[in-house]
Amino acid sequence: MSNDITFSIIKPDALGRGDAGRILARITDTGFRIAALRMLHMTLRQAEGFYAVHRERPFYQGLVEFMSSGPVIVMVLRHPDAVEEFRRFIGTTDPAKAGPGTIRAEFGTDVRMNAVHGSDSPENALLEASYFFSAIDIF
Ligand code: IDP
Ligand code: MG
Repeated sequence: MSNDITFSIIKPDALGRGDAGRILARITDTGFRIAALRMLHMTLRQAEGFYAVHRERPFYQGLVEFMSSGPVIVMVLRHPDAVEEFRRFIGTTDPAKAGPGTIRAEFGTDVRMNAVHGSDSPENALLEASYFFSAIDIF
């Protein structure tokens, strides 16, 4: 499967603090091209659907409540090896453990409110992108 797209979300914590513009600038300055972008406020049901793979995890309820607590920016990004490169760029799940200079180290506050989402495989990137975008809207 081609690996030139990934799917990302700027989460409610980052948007609420007014950091979306700075994060978007870092994304594009790093060489990711925006292929699709939209702002929306997910319902609890929509967040549950997006994170259905995590429904057995202890953090699931807190996660879906957080992700539906305010607006987010969802986007599809293009880059060679997009999935791996984007995850390296954002850092590990827990901002306290994320490498210096990563988005989560800089903009995240805790393991739940970690500012951004990035897909974990090319298959999931396509699935996640199709949760929010039609093929015709991905440039
Ligand atoms: P990832 O976003 O780095 O891929 P996942 O394990 O897929 O991490 O978890 C999805 C999201 O769930 C995380 O980005 C974070 O917002 C939240 N999360 C993960 N682990 C925990 C936890 O231990 N406590 C609270 N929230 C968590
Ligand atoms: Mg994940």
